[in-house]
Amino acid sequence: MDRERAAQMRPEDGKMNTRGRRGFLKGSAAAMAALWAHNSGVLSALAEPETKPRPNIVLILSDDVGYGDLGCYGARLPRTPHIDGLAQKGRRFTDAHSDSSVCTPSRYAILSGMYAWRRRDAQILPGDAALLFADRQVTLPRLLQQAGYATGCVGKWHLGLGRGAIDWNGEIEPGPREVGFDESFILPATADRVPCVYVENGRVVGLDPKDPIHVSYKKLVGDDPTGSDAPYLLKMKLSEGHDGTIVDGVSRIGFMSGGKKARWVDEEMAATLAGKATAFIDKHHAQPFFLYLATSDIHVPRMPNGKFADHSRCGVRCDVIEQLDWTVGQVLDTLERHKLMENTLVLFTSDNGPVVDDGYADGSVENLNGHTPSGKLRGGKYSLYEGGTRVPFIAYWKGQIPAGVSSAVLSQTDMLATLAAVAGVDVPHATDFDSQNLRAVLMGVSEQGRTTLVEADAVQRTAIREGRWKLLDLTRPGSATQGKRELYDLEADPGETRDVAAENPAVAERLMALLNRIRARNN
Ligand SMILES: [Ca+2]
Repeated sequence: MDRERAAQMRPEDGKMNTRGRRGFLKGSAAAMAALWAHNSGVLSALAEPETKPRPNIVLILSDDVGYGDLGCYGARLPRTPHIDGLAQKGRRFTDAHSDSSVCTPSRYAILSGMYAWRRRDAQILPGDAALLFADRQVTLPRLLQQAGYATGCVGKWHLGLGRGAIDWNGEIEPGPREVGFDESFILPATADRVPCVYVENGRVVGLDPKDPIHVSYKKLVGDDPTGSDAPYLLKMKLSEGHDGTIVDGVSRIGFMSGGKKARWVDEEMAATLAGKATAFIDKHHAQPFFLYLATSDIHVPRMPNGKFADHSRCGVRCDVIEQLDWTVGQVLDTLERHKLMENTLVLFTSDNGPVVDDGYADGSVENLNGHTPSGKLRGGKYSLYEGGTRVPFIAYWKGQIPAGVSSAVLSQTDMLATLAAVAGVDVPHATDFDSQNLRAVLMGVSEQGRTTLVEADAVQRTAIREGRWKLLDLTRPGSATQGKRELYDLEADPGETRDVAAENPAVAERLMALLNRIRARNN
């Protein structure tokens, strides 16, 4: 009551003050109680700024990091002290999910607050695809931007750019800016896709106009060697695909020519992105800011800096996990230096589950040394099993989120509504979104996560979670033939080893009907 009374008496709010004074003048407990009851909603809303400071938000989205890849999730070999420290001081979630087991849809869901499988076009995109977002679409960064946050996007984008037929030599729009980011420094798609250049605020960085860039995903452009015709030039051999243009000794998906001086150096990418992220914090430390840092680590090609190469105990894949941990450390050090920890919500997660051989013969398979990227879960990247979408998820806000472990179910799709609530921003037509406001769960005051959750795989097949049960519908969208359905009891069998659909037909039917209802919701 003392805190509320203090809020009620704040001099800067005349309306509150009048009410407060009247209450105190009457002096009766009953009158006060009635007043509080009558005005409780208004009073608590107005008290909000004092009791709940509007924090900065740093969302670190790593790439292809599995449920079992970090020390705090049970990994023994890769050393991840910064991420583990975050988990130890903050809240570690054991049943948090990406929207999809592949990255484009997963990222779309975070920024849009919508299940990406509702859109057939929200699948793994080529590097010259059009932007997935519509003009003026409500997005997480736009909501925060409108609330006065400085918004920045650093790292992997992979959500399309332009409206088709991008001219890489001019202004590249629409892009992150039109989605709600004031500033951006991005890889257009992925590190294994052309064009292998950074784009800063809509322009290719370091482009020489005399050496224009051309990109195609359909036919060879220019005369750069490719992985298929000049494999002897590769510093990393292929295991599958990735036989397009060779850039920096690594052949990629797709073809590009030109932009020689603008091409990135893989081994410097982690430091480049960390530098851009920390510069954004330096620039905006005095105002509320939202930083979306989407690391390229630990996606292929795994090309660690010399500081990390051959440094881990489980091959190059673990080298880049340790490099990722260094990046997290850089961000945390910068926040510390500006004394922002008490006023910053730091989130760390991954866009989908792990993969060991993802097209390059980089020794990851041979050197695992017993490391299990999915932990005890079945499947990984691309998969509909838990290893595909159950990902590390850590929330740290010094002094605000109690340290601990939560088994509440949450989805990255919930970030839009949840972070809007953290920032005190209204989501217009909030019920139109798949995103749920799980602020209380994130803040550690509730264990009531989602009651239902839909997971999706690389070809947009979907599964539904409800409590202990998970039903997988293995029918491919658009396919005329119905696929198999599998049911797992995740409480008894978290590794999804035994399909119990035949033993629990009523549960399977009920969940199938529920999944169909959620799919049919016309968002
Ligand atoms: Ca990914």
